[in-house]
Amino acid sequence: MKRNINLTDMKALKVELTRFMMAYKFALDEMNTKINILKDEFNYIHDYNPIEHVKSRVKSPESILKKVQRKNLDLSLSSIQENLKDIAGIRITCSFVTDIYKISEMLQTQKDIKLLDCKDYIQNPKPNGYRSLHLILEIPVFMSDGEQLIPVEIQIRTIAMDFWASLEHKIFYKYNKEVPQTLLTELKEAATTAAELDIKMERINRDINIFKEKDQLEEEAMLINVNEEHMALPLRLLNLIGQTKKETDY
Ligand code: 0O2
Repeated sequence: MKRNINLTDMKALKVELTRFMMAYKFALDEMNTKINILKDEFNYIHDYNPIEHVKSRVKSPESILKKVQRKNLDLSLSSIQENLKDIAGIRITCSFVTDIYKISEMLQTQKDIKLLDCKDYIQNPKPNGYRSLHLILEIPVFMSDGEQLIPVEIQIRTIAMDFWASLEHKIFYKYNKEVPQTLLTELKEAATTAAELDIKMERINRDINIFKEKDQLEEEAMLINVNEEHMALPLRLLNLIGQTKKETDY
C-alpha cells in the first residue's frame, strides 16, 4: 500500500537532500579554485592562458532521477553516491590539444586529488565522432561533521571539440527517433574536420612561436643591463662598433 510522506518526514528528507547536494557544490568550489590558480599562474609566469573558459554545474535532482531510472539503480542516496560520478561537473575549454593533457596532468598531480577514472575520447573518439578528455577526480570536502571524498567529473576539450559537441547536442535535443545514416555520417565528417582544424591551429601556433622567440632574442641583443637597468643599444651604434672592430681585427 502506498503511504504519503508526512510533513515532518518531508522536512527531514529535504535537509538530508540539501546536505547531500551541498557537498557536491563545495567540491565544485574547491576544484574551481584549483583551476583558477592554474589559470592565473599560467598568465603571470608563462604569459599565456591555455584555458579559454570554464563552466560548472551540479546535476539537478530531476536529471539525477532520470539517470537513476535509466541505469536501473536503487533510489537511495548511498546508491546514487556510489554510482553517479557526474553529479558535480566541470567543463574546461582550452586552446590546443596539448593544453588538455597539460591541465589534466596538473590537476592529477595535486596531492589532495585522486584519479578515479579517465576516458580519453581524443585518442579513442566515440563512434559518432565525439572527442573530449573525461576525468573523474575525487577531492576532499571538509564539512561540520567531517571530511567527505567527493567525485567531480571534469571534461576537458578544445574550442573545436566544444563547438562540435554543443551543436551535436543542440541538433539532437529532444529528438528520440532514429536519425538517418546520411546525417550521422555527415556529423562524423564534421567531427573529423574539427579534429583537423585542431591539428592545423596547433601547428600554426608552434610555427609562430618560433618567430616570436627569434624576435625576442633579437630584441634582447639590442639591450644592455647596466646597474640593473636595461638600456637600449641604437642600431647605428652597434653597426659603428661592429665596423670599427672589423677594421682593427685586420
Ligand atoms: P550532461 O547533462 O552533459 O551531464 P554515464 O555518464 O555513465 O551516463 P558514459 O557514456 O559512461 O555515461 O559517460 P561519458 O562517456 O563519460 O559521457 C558523459 C557526458 O559526456 C555526457 O553527459 C555529455 O556531457 C558528454 N558526452 C558524452 N558523449 C557525448 C556525445 O556523443 N555528444 C555530446 N554532445 N556530449 C557527449 P550526460 O550525462 O549526457 O549529461
